[in-house]
Amino acid sequence: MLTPDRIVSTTCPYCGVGCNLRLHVKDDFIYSVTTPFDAVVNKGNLCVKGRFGYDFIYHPDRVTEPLIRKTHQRPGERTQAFDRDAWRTVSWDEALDYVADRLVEIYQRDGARAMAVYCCAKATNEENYLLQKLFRALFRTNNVDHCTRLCHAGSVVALQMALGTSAMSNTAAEVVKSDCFIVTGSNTTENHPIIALQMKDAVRKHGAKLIVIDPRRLELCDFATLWLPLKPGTNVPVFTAMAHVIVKEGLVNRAFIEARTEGYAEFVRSLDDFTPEVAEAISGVDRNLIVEAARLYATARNGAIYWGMGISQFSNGTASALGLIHLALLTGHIGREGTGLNPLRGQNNVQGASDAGAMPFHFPGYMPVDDEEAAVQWERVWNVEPGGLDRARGLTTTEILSNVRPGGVRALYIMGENPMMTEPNLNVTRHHMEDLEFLVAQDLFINESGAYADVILPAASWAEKDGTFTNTDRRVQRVRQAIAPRGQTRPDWTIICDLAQRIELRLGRPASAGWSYAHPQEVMQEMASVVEEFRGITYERIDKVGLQYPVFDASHPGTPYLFADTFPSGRARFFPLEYVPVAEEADEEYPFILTTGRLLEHWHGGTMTRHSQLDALYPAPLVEMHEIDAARCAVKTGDAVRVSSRRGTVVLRVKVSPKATPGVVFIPMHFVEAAANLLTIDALDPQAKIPEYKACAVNIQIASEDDLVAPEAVQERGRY
Ligand SMILES: Nc1nc2c(c(=O)[nH]1)N[C@H]1C(S)=C(S)[C@@H](COP(=O)(O)OP(=O)(O)OC[C@H]3O[C@@H](n4cnc5c(=O)[nH]c(N)nc54)[C@H](O)[C@@H]3O)O[C@H]1N2
Ligand SMILES: Nc1nc2c(c(=O)[nH]1)N[C@H]1C(S)=C(S)[C@@H](COP(=O)(O)OP(=O)(O)OC[C@H]3O[C@@H](n4cnc5c(=O)[nH]c(N)nc54)[C@H](O)[C@@H]3O)O[C@H]1N2
Ligand code: SF4
Ligand SMILES: [Mo]
Repeated sequence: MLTPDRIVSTTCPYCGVGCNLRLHVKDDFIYSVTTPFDAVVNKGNLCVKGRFGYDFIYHPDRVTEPLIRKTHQRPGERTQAFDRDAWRTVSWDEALDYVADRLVEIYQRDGARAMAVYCCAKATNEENYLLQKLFRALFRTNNVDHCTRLCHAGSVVALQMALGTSAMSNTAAEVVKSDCFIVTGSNTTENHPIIALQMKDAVRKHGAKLIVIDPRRLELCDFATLWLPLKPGTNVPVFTAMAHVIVKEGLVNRAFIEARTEGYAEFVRSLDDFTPEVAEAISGVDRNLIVEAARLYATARNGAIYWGMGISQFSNGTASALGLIHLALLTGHIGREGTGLNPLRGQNNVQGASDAGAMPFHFPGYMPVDDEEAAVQWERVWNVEPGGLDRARGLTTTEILSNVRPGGVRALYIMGENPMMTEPNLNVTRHHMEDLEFLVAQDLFINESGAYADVILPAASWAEKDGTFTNTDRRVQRVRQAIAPRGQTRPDWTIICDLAQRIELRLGRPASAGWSYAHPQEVMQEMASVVEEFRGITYERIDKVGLQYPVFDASHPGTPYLFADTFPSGRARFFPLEYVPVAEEADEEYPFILTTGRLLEHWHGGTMTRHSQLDALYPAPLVEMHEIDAARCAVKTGDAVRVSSRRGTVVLRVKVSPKATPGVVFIPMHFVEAAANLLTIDALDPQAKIPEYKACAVNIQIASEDDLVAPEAVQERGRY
C-alpha cells in the first residue's frame, strides 16, 4: 500500500449530488479517490465518475499555457482550430493585455450591448460571482448567463411564479422519509446515482411507493409501483389529469389550500378539459394508471416529487413544471420532511452559479436587476457610481448567440462551457460562433467552442484550487486544492481579478481595491455582506460539513427543508394551464421522435470524461431503439445507421434497448462524432427560453461502416 503524502477532502466536480471526495496525493499526484462512511451527502458511496473520473487533469491534451490564435479572425470567417500549430504560446501578461485591449476596444466602440459572458456551473461560487461582477461593474451589461438556461430554466421560472423561489425545497436524503414519491423526467440512476441509491433504499428498506413517469423504461422502473410511459412532451395533460382526479375524488388538502395558496377556484375550473381520458388520448398513458398514480400520491402521508430534464427541456417546460407544483399544492405535500418539490440540479455548481448572479435577470442572491434598491446596494459594494449599473434585463444564453451580429453582441467570454456541443441546432449555432468579433475561452481544454476562440486562457481544475460548490440540496461545501496547478494554469478567480484590474486601467476608471482578494474566502464574505441567505456562511463553519442555505447568521444551523410556515411569495399560486404540443411531431418523412440525454459514464460535451479512463467504459455513440422500431428499419444491434432531422445528420451504431419505447429513439449528447445537437430543434419555451432538447422528429436509414467517423477525424476536418 502506498502511503499518501496527504489526503485532501473536497467535493466532486461532476454532478449536483455533491459527494465528498478524499483525494490521496503522493508526490503531487492524485493516485486514488475514496470517501468516508460518515460523509453527510453520500455516506461512503461514490459513482464511477467520482471514483475514477478525475484523471482528465493529467491528460496530455490539457491546455497548460495561454494561447493566442496566429491568424486574425474576422467576423464571418472564424474557423475551428484544434491543432496546436494554429496557436501561439504566450505569457499570461501578453494574453491578459490582449484580452483587455480587445474587450475594451469593442466596449468603447459599441457599448454594453456588444458584450456578453457565459459563466460556468463547473467553477466555484466565488469565481462565478467575480465573473458576473466583472461584466456588470466594468462593462455595465447584464448579458450574463450560463448553462442553467439549457437545464432547469423551465423549473426555475415555474417555481418563481408559483412560490417566489426556485431551489430544491428538501434534502435529497429525506426520500427515505417519504411514503410515496414521484420521479419524473429524471434518469436518476445514471445522472444522480447516489440519490438513486437513496431512492432504492426508500423503496426496499422503508416501504415507500415509487411512481415513475417517463417515456423510457428506466432502471428505477424495477423499483416502482407504477410506471407511466408517456409520449415525449405530454407532461401537462398527464399531470393536470392527475390534478383532475385529486380534486374530483376529494383527495385535496383543504386546510393547506385555504391557508397557504391562491388561485384555487379558477384552477379547478380549468381542470374540466383535462380528464384522464383526454390525457390518455394525448399521452398514450392508460387512464387507469393516471387515476392510480393520483390516488397513491394524494393519499400518502408524506409525498415527494423529484424531477429532471424530461420536465424542463421542452417548449412547454414552464407549464410542465407548474403541472407538478400544482400536485404538491393540492395535497400539501410540501414544507415537511420527506415531502417537497425537488428539481434535481445537474452540474456540481449550477445551483451556486445561479445563486452567485450568473444570470441575466438577477444580481447575486436573486435580487432583480430591475429593482432599484438592489442595484443601489451592488453599486455600493462594487465601487460603481450611482445609476451606473444596467437596470435592464440582459440576454439569456440562447439569445446571446442568436444576437451575434453588427449592432448586437460582438464579444463573448466563455468560462468553462461548450455551446458548440451543448446548444441545440448546431448547424445554426456554428454561424453565430463564426460571426463573433472576439471570443475568449477560459477552460481546461480546447473544446469544440474554444476551437473558435481568439484566446485560450488555461484554467486550473477543481483539484488545483480553493473555493466552494453548492449542491442540489443547497449545501455550500468546500473545494480544496490538492495539487499544484498543471503548467501555467491558474485558478479562474485569479485570472478574472487580474483581467479586471487591466480593464479598469484601460477604461480610465480609478483602480479600485475591488479586485484584490487574498483568498476566495474574502469573495464569499463580499457576497454574503449583501445576500442575507449566505450571511452565516464562513469557510470556518463549513470546514468539515457544508451548510444548507439559507443561513441567516453566524449561529443559524442552515435549512434542510424550506416552506415550513410560509412561501417567499406569501401564498403559493395555482396557474390554469393550457396544453401546447411540442414544436415538431413525427410524420411520414420523419417518423421517429428523438429524445436526447445522458449516460452514467459521460459528461455533456465529453470534454472531461472523454479525456478520462471513463471513455473506455462507453467509447462510442449508440442510438437506442425499441426492437419493433429496429425491425421496422431492418437493423439490429451494432449496425450503422444515419439518423437525420430537418436540421442535420449523424451516423452511429444501433443498440436495441429494453429501455426504449416504440416510436422514441434516444441519442446521448456526449459524442462529437455523432453530436446529438446537430439534430435537435431550437424551439424555445417562451417564458424560460429553454430549448426543446427532448423531442424532435427524425428518420433512420441504414448506413455503411465507412460513414462512421472517429472523433479525431472530426477534429481534423474541423467540422461536424
Ligand atoms: N453521468 C452524467 N450525469 C449527469 C450529467 C451528465 O452529463 N452525465 N449531467 C448533469 C446535468 S447538468 C443534469 S441537468 C442532470 C440531468 O439529469 P436527467 O434529468 O436525469 O437527464 P436526462 O438524461 O436528460 O434525462 C431526462 C429524462 O427525461 C425523460 N423524458 C424525456 N421526455 C420526457 C417527457 O416528455 N416527460 C417526462 N416526464 N420525461 C421525459 C428521459 O427519458 C430521461 O429519463 O444530470 C446531471 N448528471
Ligand atoms: N441535446 C441535448 N443538449 C443538452 C442537454 C440535453 O439534455 N440534450 N442538456 C443541457 C444541459 S442540462 C446542460 S447543463 C448543458 C451543459 O452544457 P455545458 O456547460 O456547455 O457543457 P459541459 O460539457 O459541462 O462544459 C463544461 C466545460 O467546463 C470546463 N471546465 C471544467 N472545470 C472547469 C473549471 O474549473 N474552470 C473552467 N474555466 N472550466 C472548467 C470543461 O472542460 C468543459 O469544457 O448542456 C445542455 N445541452
Ligand atoms: S453521484 Fe455525482 S457527485 Fe457523487 S460521485 Fe457521482 S458524479 Fe460525483
Ligand atoms: Mo444541466
